[in-house]
Amino acid sequence: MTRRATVAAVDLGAASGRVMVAGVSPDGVALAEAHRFGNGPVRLLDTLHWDALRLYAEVLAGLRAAVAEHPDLASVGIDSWAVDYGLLDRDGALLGNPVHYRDGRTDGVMDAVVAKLGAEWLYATTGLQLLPFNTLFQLAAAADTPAVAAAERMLLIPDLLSYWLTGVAGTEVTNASTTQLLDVRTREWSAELVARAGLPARLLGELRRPGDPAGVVRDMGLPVTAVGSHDTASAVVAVPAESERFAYISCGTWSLVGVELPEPVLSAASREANFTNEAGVDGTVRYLRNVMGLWVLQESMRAWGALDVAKLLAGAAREPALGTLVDVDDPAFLPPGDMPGRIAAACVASGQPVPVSPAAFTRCIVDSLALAHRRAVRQASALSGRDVDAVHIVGGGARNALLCQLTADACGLPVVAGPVEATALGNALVQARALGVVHGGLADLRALLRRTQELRFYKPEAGAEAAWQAAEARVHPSR
Ligand code: LFR
Repeated sequence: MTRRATVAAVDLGAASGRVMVAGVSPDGVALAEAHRFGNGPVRLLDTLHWDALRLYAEVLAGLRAAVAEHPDLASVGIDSWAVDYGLLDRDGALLGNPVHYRDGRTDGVMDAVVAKLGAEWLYATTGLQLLPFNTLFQLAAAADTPAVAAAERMLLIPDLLSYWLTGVAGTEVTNASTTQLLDVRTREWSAELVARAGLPARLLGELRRPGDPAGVVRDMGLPVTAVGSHDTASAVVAVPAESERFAYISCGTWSLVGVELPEPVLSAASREANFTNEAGVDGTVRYLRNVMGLWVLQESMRAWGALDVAKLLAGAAREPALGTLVDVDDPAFLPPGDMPGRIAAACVASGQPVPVSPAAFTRCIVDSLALAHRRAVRQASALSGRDVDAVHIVGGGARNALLCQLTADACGLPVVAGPVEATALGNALVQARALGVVHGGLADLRALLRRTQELRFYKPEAGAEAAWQAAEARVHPSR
């Protein structure tokens, strides 16, 4: 007997948010957009914020539109980027507007906290890569503020929105794993770490797992279901892999590059390579590294003003290959600001000619990103011992044919591109499974996507390896 359910997936990205409606049955998933809206940083005096109340209003508007069109809507799940949070006081009121992870308040904080706790101990406890914006470091930066003193609870962005919709507070575990406050083995808060970091343990509430019920949207009677509320966790659910031997690149503002494992990798080599063991759906480990991603292009385009991305990429495809290369993972590229200027400075510092046009800059960015994909895929495989015979690119980057082909060439592996809306699909499938419409593990959910989602296939160009090897040696001469 085929059952069907209609669910809503709220997916908030750093540049835009959307409310998607998914019709799910054992035969597949059909996705439609109910509402899309812009998102982005708002600078208030010296601090970069998210506009949390606007996000809430847009999500609500999207859900109203979805319910109006689909009165049978059975559930909603919410995911967003990781690490950022709101603080609530004892009455549940928001204490200050959430701060954007690209804000400079954490400058220097990571080094101080790591020096105090010890890099080895921190990795053994949390399994997390060191990124300056991990919640641990954001909270350490804010530790002496009146907001933290008054706070009773910290809620990550999807949990904050869920709380505002339902009045029920909870913390979903895949996103909690990105805070660097969770114990990588038990998947519970690490009381010892919280104490040693000098943070108030009261901020960290009860954890939820994907699939758990998470309240009901007030006035709408719409149940909320916890999903992989870290967008990357939901995206990895929707990687349409056929076997276990795959690497994924969840490719959008960031490229999250890695493999899926049953157990964390906590070796010294893994720590030194700054690989992370984030919590995936169904107890899996997302063993990956953050590569700076299409952010470098997006932020360059912001500096150039209105340019058509398709034309820019077509121009880039005509530029010479592997001409100018930069290390996209240089922390200098993390904050917002003049990106072409920073790329030009990196070219000058490494004795390369500065690109002369937006198309030439774009080629430099896409080549450099493909090279970083190569490095991360190879390291993920070597450090985990997982053989990889295909690379799946999911998310918006799956639309970028130049990047997909260059990633195939750089990795020397076939690339399967799609689905573009992996995050919303992973979000919807976890809800549908909780509703009993689809069954099984991640392999079953992935098989269902393979039946219905449009995928594109890129073969690595024969004989390309020597050129990419030489390119790697140029960007990382010592490795
Ligand atoms: C991707 C993502 C990454 C996380 C970064 C910052 O959208 O969630 O996984 O490292 O945003 O939160």
